[in-house]
Amino acid sequence: MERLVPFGLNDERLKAIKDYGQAFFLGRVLSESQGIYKVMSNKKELYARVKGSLGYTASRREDYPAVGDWVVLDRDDDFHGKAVIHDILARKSMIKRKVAGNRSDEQIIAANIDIIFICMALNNDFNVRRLERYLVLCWDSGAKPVIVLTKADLCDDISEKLDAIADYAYEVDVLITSMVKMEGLQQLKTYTSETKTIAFIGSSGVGKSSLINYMLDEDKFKVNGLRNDDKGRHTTTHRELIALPNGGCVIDTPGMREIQLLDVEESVDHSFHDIESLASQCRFKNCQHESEPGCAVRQAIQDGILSEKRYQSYLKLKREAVYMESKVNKRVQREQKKQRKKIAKSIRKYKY
Ligand SMILES: Nc1nc2c(ncn2[C@@H]2O[C@H](COP(=O)(O)OP(=O)(O)O)[C@@H](O)[C@H]2O)c(=O)[nH]1
Ligand SMILES: [Mg+2]
Ligand SMILES: [Zn+2]
Repeated sequence: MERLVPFGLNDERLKAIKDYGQAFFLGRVLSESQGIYKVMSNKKELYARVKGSLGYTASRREDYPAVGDWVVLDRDDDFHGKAVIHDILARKSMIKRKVAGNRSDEQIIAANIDIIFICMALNNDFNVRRLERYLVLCWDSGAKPVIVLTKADLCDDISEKLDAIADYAYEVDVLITSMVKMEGLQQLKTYTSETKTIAFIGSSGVGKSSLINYMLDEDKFKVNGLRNDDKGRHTTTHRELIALPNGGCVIDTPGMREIQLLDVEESVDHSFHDIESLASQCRFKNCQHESEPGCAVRQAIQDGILSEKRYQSYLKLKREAVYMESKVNKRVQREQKKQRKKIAKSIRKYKY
């Protein structure tokens, strides 16, 4: 099971695979491309596909393996053809994206992520609203968020920026890093000590790959110093889980280009749980927190317990959640229309 250790193998997973019997092997999905999964087994990296009947019964996208999934394989090498994924072990966390109005169309971007490093640069990339969205996504996934503020060398008002996110700092760790000054980097490593799985999310260009390269290859990096182009460096394939030399594994941006496609109103509630719990104390159940009597939310603002600013960003995120959902639905409808046209065309071709 050696090869699976840095990927977070533990007693629970060993026991789970034992329960399947001698004929089955444990693996972890490293990446996926067009239905072919790259999987780490106890022995080696191999290619696998899902069992025919799994594909057949998988009515929901959730039923298919995703990057980070622990899977049950019929073999631990692929010398005699692709291995077959028979089952998926219960997930500890899921980064999901909703692609339509109902639960059945949720897409899993990555599974079993322990920690999400939300990376945001301290220069002009810094944006509290975006940070909130990322936090919502993390809380919804079940993974633990850590805020990583990068490029500290390009910022001369760090304390102001920390003030702007102070509302979150009480429940989320905040790290400040600089690859130029080589600061805050040891702190990153404290999170990998227990062979955790870490995903890096954040806008392009904020320094995610630089941090990952550093974690992968500290010594080499120290010797070479910072380069301005990362080309030719570690070819960290997009959405691929990679083991760190000292335990743990990382995934560079698990394919969430469209991170703004946050749906779930309930996760808005989670990230603003203080406001939600206030709202539950309003006299009227359907209180809009405007001018209703006995409104606990407005009272809290008046009493200075809740900042008006935080309440406004809560409202904004809630509105956005609704807006995003309708946007996503439209996109899905467009896709379906395209599919129908394609099918109609192929039928015509067949006829004549
Ligand atoms: N000034 C400064 N530049 C950095 C820092 N970290 C990364 N960069 C540079 O920012 C650019 C984008 O970094 P990259 O790691 O590719 O970002 P990614 O798109 O988030 O993966 C590169 O030119 C890096 O050299 C930092 O701490 N300070
Ligand atoms: Mg990158
Ligand atoms: Zn109210």
